[in-house]
Amino acid sequence: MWNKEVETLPRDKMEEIQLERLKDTVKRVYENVPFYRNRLDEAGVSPDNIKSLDDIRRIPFTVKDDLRENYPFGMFAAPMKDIVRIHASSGTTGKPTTVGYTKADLELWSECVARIIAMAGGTCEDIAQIAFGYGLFTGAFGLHYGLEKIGAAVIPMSSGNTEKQIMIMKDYQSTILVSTPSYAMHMVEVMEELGVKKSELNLKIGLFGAEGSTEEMRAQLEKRWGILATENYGMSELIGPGVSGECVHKTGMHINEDYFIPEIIDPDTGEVLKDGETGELVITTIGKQGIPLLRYRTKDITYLIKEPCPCGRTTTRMAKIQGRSDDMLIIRGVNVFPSQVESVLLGIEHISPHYQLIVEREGFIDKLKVVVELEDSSLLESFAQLEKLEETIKHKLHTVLGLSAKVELAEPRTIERFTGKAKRVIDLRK
Ligand code: DLL
Repeated sequence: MWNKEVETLPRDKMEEIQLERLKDTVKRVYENVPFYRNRLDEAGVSPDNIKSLDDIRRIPFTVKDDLRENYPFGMFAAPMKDIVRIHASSGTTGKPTTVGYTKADLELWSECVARIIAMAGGTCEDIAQIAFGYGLFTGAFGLHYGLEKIGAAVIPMSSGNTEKQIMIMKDYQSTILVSTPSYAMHMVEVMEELGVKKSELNLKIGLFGAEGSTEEMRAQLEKRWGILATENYGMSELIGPGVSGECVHKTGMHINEDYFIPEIIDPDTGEVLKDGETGELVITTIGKQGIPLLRYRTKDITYLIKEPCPCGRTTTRMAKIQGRSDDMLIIRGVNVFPSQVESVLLGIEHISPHYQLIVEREGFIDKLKVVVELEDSSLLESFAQLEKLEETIKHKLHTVLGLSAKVELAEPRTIERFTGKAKRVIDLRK
């Protein structure tokens, strides 16, 4: 363990730390961020009112629009002279969500990420290839500093140039790959096409994150690369990567609870749900100085796990993200998460793990089309086989989604590949 003392704290001790840091954070934002002072005044909460962890429920939620309205630096709780780094979210529309780090924040960030790497089995012996894009995105820098902190040798490849990634991986004998799961899938495909065998590599651990993926996807990544594929979670607004990560037992992602207080709420009513119930993850940051956030609504759907983990860590875990409340599709009244489609497709033979969901409206009726890529072109010669495959996919999708979808089979290698976060849903209704 990277920080055994903290990661195995008894619950009461962890809560003591959380309460103390929560009080400090509320005071800090009340004094330094006009937005929070107004919000808290409106809600009738002053920093002195926070006497127990339950008092967190008196604090109003913070949402992404609050950051947008205070763009770019209005939510910062530290003066600009103390900010040493600026990152921004990968938002595709409008202005990016901007975050700032003090020196102490960078230290805290490295600590959080180092714990996550160590959890997955990473050590100073490792050679880690970072295939996240360096830039405003937090993924590459976050992992970079965490890996350096544990003493691993970092290869800052950045994303893209996939053939070169494979060459470097083979020549330098990289042992850790850092990327999105979808890019890791694309990379292994290129590796196979180049005729490079996994036995020529020395890859052992995948540290995958920044987007969702299913257990079926993990199983394929583990098999094709011959690695242990672990997942970690984070968000620019909260810090970047380093909020939570899986240990080798893969029983959910251990949350760095001494810096992040998790809650699960009903996304419609805002009511706090009980442990084990599925809803929207809300996080309060309790260590950061640059831009601390109170009860930030992540829109990510998950549940919390408090049962002990065989690794001995006592921190609360969060289950795999099922999807984002804003990427849940409502088709003819039925809720569909892209992850459900992925888990169906990856269980079917002869198709590749690349797919696209296209939602259209014909008249007043929503139609879902799933474009699925064939693994190799041999199937194209048999109409009967193609038809059978299409039927199988349709049937399985119907069973899982409770909705009929049109299935389109695409030729091998025709669906777009991604080197960062995959974009698999095209909603033409908007
Ligand atoms: O993606 C931070 C990060 C970088 C995490 C590298 C892990 C590794 P953003 O670009 O702000 O930050 O995107 C945050 O990505 O709200 C989730 O919807 C999604 N996300 C991140 N990790 C996971 C994961 C980074 N393990 C948004 N599973 C979040 C599912 C994830 N979704």
